[in-house]
Amino acid sequence: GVEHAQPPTAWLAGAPQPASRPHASHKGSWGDVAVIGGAPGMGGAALLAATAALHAGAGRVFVGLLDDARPAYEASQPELMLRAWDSLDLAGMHVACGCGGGQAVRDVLPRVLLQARSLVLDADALNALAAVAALRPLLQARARHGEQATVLTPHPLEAARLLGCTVAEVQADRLAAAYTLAVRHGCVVVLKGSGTVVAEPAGVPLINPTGNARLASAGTGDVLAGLVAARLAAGAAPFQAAAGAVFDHGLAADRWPQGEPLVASALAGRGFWSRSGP
Ligand code: B4P
Ligand code: MG
Repeated sequence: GVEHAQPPTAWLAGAPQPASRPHASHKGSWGDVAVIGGAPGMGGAALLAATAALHAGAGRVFVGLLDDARPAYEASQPELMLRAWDSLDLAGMHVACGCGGGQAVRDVLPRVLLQARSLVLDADALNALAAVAALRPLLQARARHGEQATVLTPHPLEAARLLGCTVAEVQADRLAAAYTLAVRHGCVVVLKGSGTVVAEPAGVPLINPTGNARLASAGTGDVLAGLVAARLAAGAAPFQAAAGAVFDHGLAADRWPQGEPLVASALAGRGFWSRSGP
C-alpha cells in the first residue's frame, strides 16, 4: 500500500490524532449510534454503516430498519441491535440516516430532523432533502438549535441535486459547491470523491489528502457515514468528526493490501476504533 508522508498540520486542521480509550470508560462513554435506513431490498447499506460505526468504537449501535420484515438479528454482526425505526428514542442518539433508505426515508425524516442529537444525512436522505422543500426548514432549525449538529455526505450527483445544478458544475469548483451547501443548510458538508472536501459555514474548507480510486465501489459511502456517526457519538465536534472519519476512511484504502479486493463489508469491519475519539 501507499504510505503518505505526514502532511502539514494546517492541512489537517480537522483531523483528530489517534486517541486511546480511558481505562475506566464504559459503553455509555462512547455514545449510542442509530442507523436509519434499509428499506425493503436495501438492508445492506444500513448494515454497512452500522458495522462501520461499531468497528469505529461506538458504544452501542442500533439499526432502525425501514422494512417491516426485518430479521431479529444480523448473524454476521450480532452486536447490532435491529429495531423498527419508530421504536427508537432518537433524542439522545447520534443518527446516520438515508443509507439504503429509498422513498421511505421521506416519511421518517421529519422526526429524525427534529429529534436526533447529532445527525449524518447520506444518500436517500439527501435526495429527499433535494426533492421535498418542506424538509429544509427543519434542517435550518437544527442549525439554530446549536446542540444538534448535522453533517451532509453527498457524492457529486447528490450535491448537484441539492444545488440544482449539473455534476460538471459541482466538479468544476468542488470547494465552492461544498461551502455553498454548508452555508445554505447550516451544516458540515462532506463532498465525496477524489479529493473529498469538508466544509462548514464559518471556516476554511479542507481537502482530504487520503484515499484512492479503490474506494469507488458499492457501499464505501455507507461505511463513511457510519464512521462519522461514531465520532460524533464519541463527542467530537462535527467538523472534526467529519474530517477525521474521511481521513481514516481514505487511509484505510491507501493501506489496503494490493492483492486483496477492497469491498465495503471488509472495509466496515477493518477496525478503525483505535483511532476514534473526540
Ligand atoms: P449511488 O447509488 O448513489 O451510489 P451509492 O449507493 O451512494 O454508493 P456508495 O455509497 O458506495 O458511494 P458514494 O459515492 O456514496 O450511485 C448512483 C449513481 O450516482 C451512480 O451510478 C452514478 O451515476 C452517480 N454518481 C455517484 N458518484 C458520482 C460521481 N462521483 N460523479 C458523478 N456521478 C456519480 O461513496 C464512495 C466513497 O468512495 C466516498 O467516500 C468517496 O470519497 C470515495 N471515493 C470514490 N472514488 C474515489 C476516488 N477516485 N478517490 C478517492 N476516494 C474515492
Ligand atoms: Mg453513497
